[in-house]
Amino acid sequence: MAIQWFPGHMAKARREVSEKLKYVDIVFELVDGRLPISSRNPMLDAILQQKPRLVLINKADLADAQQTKKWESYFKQKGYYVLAINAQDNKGVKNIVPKCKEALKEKIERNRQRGIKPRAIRAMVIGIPNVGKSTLLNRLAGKKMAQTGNKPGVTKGQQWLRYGSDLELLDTPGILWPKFEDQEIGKKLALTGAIKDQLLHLDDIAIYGLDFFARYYPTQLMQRYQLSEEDMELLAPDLLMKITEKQGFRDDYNRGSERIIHDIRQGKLGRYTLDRCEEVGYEDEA
Ligand SMILES: Nc1nc2c(ncn2[C@@H]2O[C@H](COP(=O)(O)OP(=O)(O)OP(=O)(O)O)[C@@H](O)[C@H]2O)c(=O)[nH]1
Ligand SMILES: [Mg+2]
Repeated sequence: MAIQWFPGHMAKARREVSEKLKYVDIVFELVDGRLPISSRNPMLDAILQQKPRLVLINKADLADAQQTKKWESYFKQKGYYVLAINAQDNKGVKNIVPKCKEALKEKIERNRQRGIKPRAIRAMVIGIPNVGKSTLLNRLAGKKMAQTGNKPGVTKGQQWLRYGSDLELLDTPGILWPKFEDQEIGKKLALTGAIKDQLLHLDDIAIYGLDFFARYYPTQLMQRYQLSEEDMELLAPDLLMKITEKQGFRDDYNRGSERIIHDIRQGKLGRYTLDRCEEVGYEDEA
């Protein structure tokens, strides 16, 4: 399999993020609600070190709400601040500033005691491609944010976006890649559209998706493709053949695969979360 994790790109991205890090108080780590683990960059912990972090579980509208609750609790237990949001529809976005203030409470208080005038919280958005970084920046900009131009003395050519009087964001998000050399992670990322299809065989991705839905969301799968209980006894490759035929594509399994992948990405099979909280050994007591 020709999936590669480009080390050259990684080193460059890492350098860029590290350089910007010193100008911000907090980092917004954007993850995809359907894959809150697989859509993370494994090197981020080493890059961010002790920098306060707000994990934003984006695309929550597409994810399984029960799983999202568990993942929120998982990230909190790791010591991060966390919010589930839908950047596209601007849901949960207004909670970001209060969360930042909570995260930076001690620093803000310390500055106040020292008589330092309060200033806007500075943040940057980091995430893998397609996770919704630009959408989030646009959402915020559409509300009250405006380009504030260069800030002399902060960094050369760095643009900041202002959100109300409380928050300033670096206008260029940090892009880091997920670790898609792991085959299962690769399939999950391909299924949600985070990496290009060409990196994997379509039928492999479709079969992975069918197997997953048959296991976790069988009713949603049955409804979408009018499958019987008997059909559901089939193994995923046979199910792919069955669905391809039912769609009228005869034996064009590539076309069948494309349709299934498209449907899953578009949420036509309902909401789902590919990374299961139970599988990382975390059981939310709530
Ligand atoms: N359903 C849903 N779609 C979203 C959400 N946020 C972003 N999207 C969609 O996800 C796709 C990618 O969003 P972008 O904002 O371009 O992602 P990005 O992280 O800037 O991607 P790159 O610039 O490629 O790194 C777009 O089609 C958005 O409309 C969300 O909360 N829910
Ligand atoms: Mg973008």
